[in-house]
Amino acid sequence: MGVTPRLLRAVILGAPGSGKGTVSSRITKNFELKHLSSGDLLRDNMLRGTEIGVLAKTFIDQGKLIPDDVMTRLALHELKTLTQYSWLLDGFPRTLPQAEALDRAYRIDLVINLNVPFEVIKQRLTARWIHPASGRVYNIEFNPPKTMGRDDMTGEPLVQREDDRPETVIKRLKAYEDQTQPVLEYYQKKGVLETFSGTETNKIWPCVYAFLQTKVPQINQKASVTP
Ligand code: G5P
Ligand code: MG
Repeated sequence: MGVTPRLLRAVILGAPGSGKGTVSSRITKNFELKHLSSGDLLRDNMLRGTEIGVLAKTFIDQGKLIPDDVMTRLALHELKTLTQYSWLLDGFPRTLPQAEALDRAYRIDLVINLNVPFEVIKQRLTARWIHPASGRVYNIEFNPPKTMGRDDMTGEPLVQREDDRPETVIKRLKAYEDQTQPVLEYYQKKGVLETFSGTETNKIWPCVYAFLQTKVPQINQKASVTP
């Protein structure tokens, strides 16, 4: 009988626009991990007009964080559906109370931190387009869709995120500095934080890939480095 590999509990942190979504999709292409993005979860609720979605919109449009109790309940509820999988959390936790609540429910094995200068981020976000139904992310310069304004897989129209307006981006970066930086220190103290610094995802990605290969041999690899 084979030994069942231990499930991996991972988090990816980084400022808005640092490339969490882009790197996460490369990770899930290469490793057997489920990706859960708190932003995608909230946007899905907004699209469906749920109670949480209506509440979330008032915060997101102002570049503010959703209250901890609402966000924690939503994320932990979603994680219950993934108990038999290894997972990668993107965008949660974003505050110390969220990190502590997550710790009470799961032991986090590793935290990937993307450290990208704010000036680089501001430029990126104004060029971002997304496919709301799937969460697929494009960038006019970096990874343009095959047909301008259309999703590669479905051909459906792409949209810009309301919170990518320049004035909202500045507020989001400020919220990140005030509320998420302490989460980095929290994981640093626990000895699970690994920081990757740079200005280009294509240069950061091979380092993340190499790190995951050495640190987490227990996860099944699907293929060699796929961007
Ligand atoms: P989100 O959705 O979690 P953010 O603000 O954390 O949003 P975001 O904006 O989704 O993060 P990202 O995922 O880090 O950014 O970055 P990305 O989408 O991969 O890349 C950004 C752009 O740059 C894309 O267009 C990509 O193609 C491009 N790009 C990537 N690499 C490169 C490169 O090397 N070069 C170039 N030129 N371009 C590149 O959260 C949204 C809101 O939801 C609420 C908050 O209000 C938040 O503001 N929220 C929460 N509130 C409370 N608690 C939580 N836990 C919450 N989670 C979400
Ligand atoms: Mg994202």
